Amino acid sequence: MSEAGGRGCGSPVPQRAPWSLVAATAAICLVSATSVWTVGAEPMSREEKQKLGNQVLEMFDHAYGNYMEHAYPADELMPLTCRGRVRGQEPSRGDVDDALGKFSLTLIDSLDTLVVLNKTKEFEDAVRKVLRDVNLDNDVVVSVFETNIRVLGGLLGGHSLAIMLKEKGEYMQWYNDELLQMAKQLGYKLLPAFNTTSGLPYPRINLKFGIRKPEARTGTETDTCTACAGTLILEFAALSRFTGATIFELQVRKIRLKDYERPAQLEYARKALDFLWEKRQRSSNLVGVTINIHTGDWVRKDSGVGAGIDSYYEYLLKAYVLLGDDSFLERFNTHYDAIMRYISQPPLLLDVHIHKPMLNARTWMDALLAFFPGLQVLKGDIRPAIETHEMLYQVIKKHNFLPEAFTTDFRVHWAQHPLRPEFAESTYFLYKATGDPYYLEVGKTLIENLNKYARVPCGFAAMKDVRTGSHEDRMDSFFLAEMFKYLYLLFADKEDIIFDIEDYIFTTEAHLLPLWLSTTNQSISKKNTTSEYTELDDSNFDWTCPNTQILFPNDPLYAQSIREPLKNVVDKSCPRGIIRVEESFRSGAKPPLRARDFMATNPEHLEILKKMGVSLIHLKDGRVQLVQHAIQAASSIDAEDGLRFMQEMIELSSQQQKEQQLPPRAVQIVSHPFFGRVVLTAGPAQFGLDLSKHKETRGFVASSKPYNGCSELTNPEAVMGKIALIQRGQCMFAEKARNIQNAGAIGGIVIDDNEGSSSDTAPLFQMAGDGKDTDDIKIPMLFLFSKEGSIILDAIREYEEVEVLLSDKAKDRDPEMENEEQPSSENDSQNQSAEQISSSSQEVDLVDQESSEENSLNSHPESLSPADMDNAASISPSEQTSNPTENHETANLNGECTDLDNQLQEQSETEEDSNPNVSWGKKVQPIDSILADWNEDIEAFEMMEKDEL
Ligand code: DMJ
Repeated sequence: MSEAGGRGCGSPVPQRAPWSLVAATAAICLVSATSVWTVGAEPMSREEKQKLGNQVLEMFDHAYGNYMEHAYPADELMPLTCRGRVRGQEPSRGDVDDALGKFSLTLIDSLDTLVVLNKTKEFEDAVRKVLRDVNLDNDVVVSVFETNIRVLGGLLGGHSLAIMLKEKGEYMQWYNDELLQMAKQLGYKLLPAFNTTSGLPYPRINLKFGIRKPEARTGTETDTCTACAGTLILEFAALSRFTGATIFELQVRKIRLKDYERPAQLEYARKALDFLWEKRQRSSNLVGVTINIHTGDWVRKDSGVGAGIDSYYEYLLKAYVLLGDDSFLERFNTHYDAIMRYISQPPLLLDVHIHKPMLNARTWMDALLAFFPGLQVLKGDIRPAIETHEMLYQVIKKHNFLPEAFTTDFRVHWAQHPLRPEFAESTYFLYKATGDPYYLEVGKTLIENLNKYARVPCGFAAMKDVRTGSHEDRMDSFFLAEMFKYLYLLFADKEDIIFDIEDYIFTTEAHLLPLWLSTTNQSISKKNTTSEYTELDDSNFDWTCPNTQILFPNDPLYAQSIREPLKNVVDKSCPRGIIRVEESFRSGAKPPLRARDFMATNPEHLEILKKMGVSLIHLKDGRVQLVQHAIQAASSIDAEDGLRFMQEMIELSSQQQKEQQLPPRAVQIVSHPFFGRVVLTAGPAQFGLDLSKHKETRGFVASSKPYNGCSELTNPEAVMGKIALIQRGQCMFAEKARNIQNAGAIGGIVIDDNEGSSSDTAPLFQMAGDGKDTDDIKIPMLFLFSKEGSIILDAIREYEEVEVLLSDKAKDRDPEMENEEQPSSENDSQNQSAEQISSSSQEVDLVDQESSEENSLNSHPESLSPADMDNAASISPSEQTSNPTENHETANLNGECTDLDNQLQEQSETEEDSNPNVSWGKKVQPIDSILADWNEDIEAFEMMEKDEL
């Protein structure tokens, strides 16, 4: 056995040709489905795989076709209103809009997908469009990270496959590196972002004016995320090696524009990576989520493998693959070791504090970490990859999609799902590694769920809430760049793809860069694609570590045997993060006080609180407030317990409020031509039929007269047996409900009278009662913001008869309708309908991630009060909290409804801690700031202990 084969898994791969890791994966592919799988999951026939592959092609056509028809040249398609998303013309969504640079983002991100999916003619056409239409010099502030991975990566992926096709001699014969020239132009535009003393890039740049100029409107940022600064090297290196312009790999200090073409001494992207590496926390070898680009201080000291850090790790390993520089592999392995030691709690991956890595930073996981099993395959660590993937799959089976965040006991934490591809990516790589047809079945489920729940007449819509099945008017470009690529490749055999996919490495956006770049001399200014191709010899990689040729043929049930013990992990779950803390206590030692057990009247508990540096303050309104001053704790261990206790208390409080809050509801349009494909998020009512306990209500809609529903209806015959539409305003919600009920309506939808309001920009809205007994109201009532409401109103104008379903969760489409409207029959009427609706209706979506997070913190607003002068977090025990329903009702006397967040804000400005019944409005310290405070405390302790900081 060679040296490599003799090493244990997880030990550094010895130096060899730079593509060895990719080739290791390629070797894994060689032993996959065909030769190995004999028992276990049923093998999938070639016909079935082809059928699924064709389904993926059809779905891509639906997404891409609608983008090109209804949105292009806009950056993205808005699939509910069937139009393009043009930045500045839609309400701002915050950071997420920084991906949009008015450069036809989706088209560029889709380029290499077209070739992978064997749509060469369309590719040729798309490249011509990019060259003709795309302007990279717009006065728009964009994210450096997103522009790099999606646009620069997209252009480079397009170029890589354009030269491959040209070499084959049939397509792209006219191509003369034009995409590469655009990539180079864009590369130059990103360079000023690196003009910081640390070498970490600014997070944003103005495409036209750069950073410094006053017109740039950017350059004042101080922080960036680790992934944002550490996910550049593949694209920059590829650009450098394709063009010979070493500037993208190399850097000069105080660079001037005219110097760009000159070889330089230090490396841009590399310097950013070097800096991050230097700043790792030395005792844990972990990095934080955000860093100050000027001082290099960690701003957020929590650490995981998901949001904010993910592709930093990915690019270390892939930079080794592409550049062959051992230092990247060593760094990756050091971090990987730390990840497996602290963050990996199989099958979970839980964020920890970089200074105290045994301390979990949260009890939930985000969806972005779903890429990690795929990276573990590349690393060659298959077992934990199988475990985490299995856990994620069970979460998906429970909610149809992976929610943006979910708790350690697998409840939804953030309910949206923007059609992220990470899980499909890991599924593909695991299939390649194991050949286990189980992963094909997983892929099949992903396809079914996308068609069933996300497909709308004009594309695929992101899920606003996986629990209700409601949609968001959003189809991100990564859906086309990644999702279809990985799904298609999952079912494709070698002969289904017109080139050898294993000659390429995937960037984080799944763009393809050829592995021959690894052997390209940087000084060669241009690759001669016909004569300098370096063939990869797979036989060199028989002994990479670990070698799956040894692993799997001996045990074809290997993957299944790892999954088996986890098969009920989600259904029979318990909060792992908390168990871990308990386990970590020395045997015999008294377990620390848990937030859930705490009683403010128990003297023993009060004593423990004191030891932990937590003081209890009795407020005038009868509530108690907890404040922790770590330096007042009896010892550093007690202080740490105190931090954990406070964190648990916040989470407990947040969870309790979530449970007390009514979840959103769904209004699903089921009549022609929607057939259940359009699902609008609706606010619930605290009165009337509870849709979570009863069967959904289905009926045609009719406008009530008067439209505000504030008096006896003058058109009872029109609303009898129907779902009445009523406008918000003039009277209480309950009064409207009674009036439509008396007229014979079977349900009601209240539409907001604030024109332009949307769940995009407003938090979830609950309709409260009128402070009296509302038991007489028997029909279900739901609330729609104006933009969502206008989708229904427009549909009535267009089709007259509009039937809807009011429910707690969108239902599968009517099977009869399904037969009429197969997903594959993308007919004109669908497009037409969506288009017609788009003429006057706008975005449709729900509470966004930020507001969800805020709600969860606000869940016991009466239990949170502003941080005191020592920056300590404060919270009151849950037993002291008041009933939010009462709060709603109290508020309801002043207005007709309960807008939790507005109420919170207003009250926080006007009220002191005086009225326990109206305590929703206590000013709430944002979670980030609380975490930051805790981190300060931890640091103070560590200073005292003279620990390294
Ligand atoms: C993609 O844009 C990239 O994969 C990125 O690294 C993070 N995730 C998004 C899609 O979810």
